[in-house]
Amino acid sequence: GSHWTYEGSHGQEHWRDTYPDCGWKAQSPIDIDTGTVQYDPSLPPVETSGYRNPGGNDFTLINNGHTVQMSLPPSMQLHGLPMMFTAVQLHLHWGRKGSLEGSEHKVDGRPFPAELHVVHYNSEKYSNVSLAMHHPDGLAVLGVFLEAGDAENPAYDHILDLLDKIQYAEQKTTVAPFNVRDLLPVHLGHFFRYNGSLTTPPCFQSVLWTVFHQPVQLSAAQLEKLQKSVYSTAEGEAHPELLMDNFRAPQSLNGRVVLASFP
Ligand code: BO1
Ligand code: ZN
Repeated sequence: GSHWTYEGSHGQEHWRDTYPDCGWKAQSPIDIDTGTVQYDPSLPPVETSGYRNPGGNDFTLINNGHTVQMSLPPSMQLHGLPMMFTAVQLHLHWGRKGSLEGSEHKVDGRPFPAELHVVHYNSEKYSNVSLAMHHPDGLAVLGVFLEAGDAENPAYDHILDLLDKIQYAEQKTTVAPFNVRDLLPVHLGHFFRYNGSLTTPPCFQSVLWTVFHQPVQLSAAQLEKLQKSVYSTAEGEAHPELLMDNFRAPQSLNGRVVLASFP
């Protein structure tokens, strides 16, 4: 199994010892400084297809010890990028109860309590994600900030209601098909765009990032459910550890330019 963690002797400062790419110069996440992003009026809007009708098959939801991840069918695709991308999986990053932190990306130094990632690969150029992830134009990840609001967000309950079934690492369950588009912000036209990496080992610099400007709201109870339901440890381990604070610190831009689709 993978050995890396977020804190401690195998924590993020040590990732590069085992995974050299984690020490390279175009890493993710980043703190997006809205004062220095470059407005690009020619950026086409991001469009999803097949998100509403993800086929008849159930999704698989797994606690892999690092995150909670749901498999996605190849009928879900992303348009508006330089090439067509096909969905593979989505997963979440979050903090701990009572903390303002949890997201990987930040905006003007401000964290959000959680962040959704929808991972796609360049299916015009590569035949599968394992191949694509080794190439700079291989992956496209959508990043969605999650924040606390007044109302419950029913789309997220499709995932959150199942967390009790995958409390421990390596546990899986099935999710009935639902409209994955509803996990995304209403407005897909306002986003930040930059070239970066996987935010976990192996940290390959293969990701065209789209981070939406508009956050999605979950109720405080829903956020708390995410923060308190799943363990990074396997069932029966002597010292159960809650899975939380699974976010990487912001990485240096090293001269990269972040584009904005809006003025
Ligand atoms: S993230 O979206 O930047 N947090 C991210 C981080 C790690 C991966 C994906 C997205 N890992 C890769 C695995 C591959 C797997 C692929 C798609 O995800 O290294 O083995 O095929 O699930
Ligand atoms: Zn992620």
